[in-house]
This record gives sequence, structure tokens and C-alpha cells, in this order.
Amino acid sequence: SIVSDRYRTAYHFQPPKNWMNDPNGPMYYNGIYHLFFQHNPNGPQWGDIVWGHSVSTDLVNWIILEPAIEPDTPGDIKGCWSGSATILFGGQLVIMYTGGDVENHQVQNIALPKNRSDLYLREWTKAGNNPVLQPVGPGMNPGEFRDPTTGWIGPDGLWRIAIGAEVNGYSAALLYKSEDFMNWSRVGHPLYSSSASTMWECLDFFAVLPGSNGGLDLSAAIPKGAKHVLKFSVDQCDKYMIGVYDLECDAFVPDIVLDDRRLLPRIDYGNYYASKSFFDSKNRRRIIWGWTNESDSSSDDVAKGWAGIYGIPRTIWLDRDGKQLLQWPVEEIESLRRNEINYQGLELEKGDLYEIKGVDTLQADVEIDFELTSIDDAESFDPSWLLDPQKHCREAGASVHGGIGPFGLVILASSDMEEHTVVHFRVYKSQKEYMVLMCSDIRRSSLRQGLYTPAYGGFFEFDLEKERKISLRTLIDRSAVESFGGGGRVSIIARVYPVAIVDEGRAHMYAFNNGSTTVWVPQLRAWSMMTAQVNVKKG
Ligand code: DQQ
Repeated sequence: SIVSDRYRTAYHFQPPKNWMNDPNGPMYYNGIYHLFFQHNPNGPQWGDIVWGHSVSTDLVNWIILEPAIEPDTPGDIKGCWSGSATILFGGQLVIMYTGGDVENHQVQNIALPKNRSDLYLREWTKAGNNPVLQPVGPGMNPGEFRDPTTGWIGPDGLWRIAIGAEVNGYSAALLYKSEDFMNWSRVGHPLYSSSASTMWECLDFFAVLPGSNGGLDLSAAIPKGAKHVLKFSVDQCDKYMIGVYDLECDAFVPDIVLDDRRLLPRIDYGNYYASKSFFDSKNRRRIIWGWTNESDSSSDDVAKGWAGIYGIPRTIWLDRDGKQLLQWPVEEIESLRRNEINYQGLELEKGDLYEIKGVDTLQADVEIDFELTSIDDAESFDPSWLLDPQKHCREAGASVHGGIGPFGLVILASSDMEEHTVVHFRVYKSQKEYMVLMCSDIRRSSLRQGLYTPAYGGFFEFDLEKERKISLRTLIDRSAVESFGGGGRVSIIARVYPVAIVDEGRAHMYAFNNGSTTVWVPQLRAWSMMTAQVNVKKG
């Protein structure tokens, strides 16, 4: 149908139809990128979950294969849920995933490639000794024990994995050890735990080197000065802590422990969950995939026949100060760029709205630098805003004048501006630094009723004494808007369903400024994005 096709993304990952949630077991193996995904082959809502399987050589174009794992054994008959792939020595390959067993307990199972010389690794065999891990031990909740991480090797040469669990009502990243990846025993203490929250879903644990965007393989020798990241999915978003992996205690020790978990940094401040990263040995980088759900209703999903996309795969690394993760779309996505337009030396004064013409405004990649002509008018920052950036974005929207900002992009706008999405910045002066607020405000993205349309937002620190330019990159893909602010310090992905896209088949795009301080745009580049071959069935 028209509605289904107009909102269907052109270069974000999704199956040909039906439901998709968490990315599972991403890896690069023998020249091929593999991506598995929680998938309902029978409908556009969660249920009947199997591991869908797609392969690619460039992370842009994908071929869908038969599902890799389906519920057909006592250990996974009630569900084949999330998990990870680990490449062992000698090229051995293992998937560990959570199964719902006959009693509806969550257990961990192993699947192995049937034939490692099949380039696409189409068929997977379940291990005879499944399940390899059961939810046993004092205080364990058998219904909250899932999503094993990729394995890593400890100094004793043994494999380790972490699994999210609820133990005595607190959240734990339980740690397990094994010699052969088949027989596992639980370590007496967790990798990390907290009394603050319920179960952590989709744990991810990896090493990063401050200031270097080269990725690290968790199982290789970790260089001196490296840090570790523990990511967990909770409260509808993906949060992380930076710390060290203390080899002596065999535990993760965060650099900072915040007692209010609303203050924890997020991988993405928009619609993004259950992310999982992997080390790409081809280009020596760490890549992260995350799930972006629909923001329309489930009856809309039935009408569309599909639900769920993934964000563009992103390179993820740690900033020089070792304080926050940075992300940037993998460079391969730039192969879809066509017809560059280039504006130079735009001056945006208070109230200016400058139309950007010459690109496909429904499928575009936009890179823009905003240079502040002065930083004297920055209003002062209130640290309590960090608790709820969305509230701040609601109260200080694009039409509310400020000292510095709001300035940014208005996209997916109808001719009469009744519908529009705004991605914008505001700059504040805090005691020691400048704080930048980035908002992706989708409250007026559509005239349709029944959509989830928040004003997403996140703050980042920025040294404006050193650098006056704040960059914004926004990828527009029909119903997806994915933005990276300050060189990847804050990312926000959102889903929008404007009526104008359907009715007019096009939209308008503008750069704007609504703050007292004039903003200079030394350069704005934008491209139309071609439609990628994402899981299109051939023939
Ligand atoms: N989705 C999976 C679980 C995971 C949850 C089930 C997170 O394994 O905890 O589809 O979205």
C-alpha cells in the first residue's frame, strides 16, 4: 500500500516484512558481515520469535537467508531470544542465546554452524548438551535470566560471558567461566551488580582506548590505558558506564557511580534499545547496532505489514578524556550519497529560516557546521536539567528565543509548516564548561493522531573556548530521522509519520536560527540517498 511504502525506510536495516526487535550476534566472519535479529516471521507484532539472518559485504546492502535458529527443542520451545556470537581460536564459531524452556524458565543454549565452509553459514545446529546454563542458585528469578554477551578470555585463559539476571530483586551482570565454551560454571561474584534497578536486558561489555576510534577485540591483549564499557538496556533506553575491568577481582569497576540512574549517559537519546556491538576485524573498529521501534500504533503496524528498524550501524569509540562514548555512522553508508549540494558562508540571524533545496528531502544525508559568532550571550546552565532533557526540549522548543540558539534544521516540513520535525541546539554556560542541548523535537512531525511524539533531547559538554563550531549530521530516511551532534557526542534516532510525505510525496528542509547570537554556517553539505538493497528478495 502507499502508506506502507512511503514510510518504509530506504537504507535502514529491516526484514522484508513483519516484526523485528533486538539485533543478535552481529559479527564479521570470513569476509562476510552477519546480522541476526529477533523476528516474528508470521506477523508485525512481537511473538513466535526466531533468529532472522542476513548477510552483507558492505553493511549497506543485505541478503536475507532462512532463519538461523527456531524454537524446536525443549530448551527453546517457548522462545529463541537474544544472544551473541563469539569467534573462538582457530575460527571456531559459537552462538549463545536465551531460550524459553518447557517450564517457561530462561536458559542459555548453544548453536554452532553446521558447515563452517559455507560462506553464508546458512545452517545452525543446536548443541546436544543444551541448555548449557540454567537459572539456578539462591535468589535467582528463573524468568529473568537472559541475553548472554559475546565471550572474552581472562588472564587464566578461560572464556567468560556475562548474563543479565535478577537476583534477590536486584540487577546483576552474572559472570560465568568455561574452558571449552560448552561447560560453564558461575563465578562467585557478579561482573557488576546494583540494587538500583530491575533486570538489565541485552548487556554489552567491551574495551575502548581513550581518543582512538580503532576498535579493540575483547579477547585479544588489551593495551595499557584501555577502558571498559558496560552497556545495559533498562527504562526503555540503552545506558552505559565507563570503568576498568579489574583483572585481579575479575570485576567491572565503574569510574563514577551515580546514585540516580537518570543521570547515566545513553547510547542514543531517542528511540533506541537492545543495542549490541562487535569488533570488526576487517576495518579494526567497533560497530554498534540498535533497535528502533515504531512510534505509530499496532494497528498501523498491521496496515503497514512491518514494524521495527535498526539504526545505521555506527562506529563507537571513547573520547580523549575517557568520559563519554562517541558514535558516527559507518563510512560505507556514504556510498549511497548522490548529487551533493554545497552551501558556503550562510549567515543565520535571529529569526532566519533558510530553505535548503536540491536534495531528496525524504532520503537525505545532511552535514552542517554552526559557528557561533560570540559566546557572550550564553544563558546559565542548571544541573538539574540533566535529569530530564526531554522536559527541557519541550519547554525550550524551536520557537522559544534564547541567547545562543535554538538553531538547527527543520526537516520533513509540509508546505504550510503544519507538519515539521526540528533538530536543534542551545548553548548554556555552566560553571566550568559550556553545555550544549541537542533536541530532536517530533511533537509536530505529523497531523495524524495516536502517534508517540516526544521532544527527545540530550546534553553534552563542549569546549567553546577552543572550538566555536558545533556540527550536526542528520540522516533522513522517510520515517526515520537519525542525528549526530557535536561530532557524535549525542545521537538521537526518532520515527516520524508525516501525512505530507504520503500526500505530496515530498517535504521541505530549512536551516534556522532563533537565538540572539548570529550563527555562521561556513559549510553545509547535503546528499540525496539512494535506496539500498536491504533484504529484498530476488526473483
Ligand atoms: N528482547 C528479547 C529478550 C530481551 C528483550 C526477546 C529486549 O531476550 O531481553 O525478544 O528487547
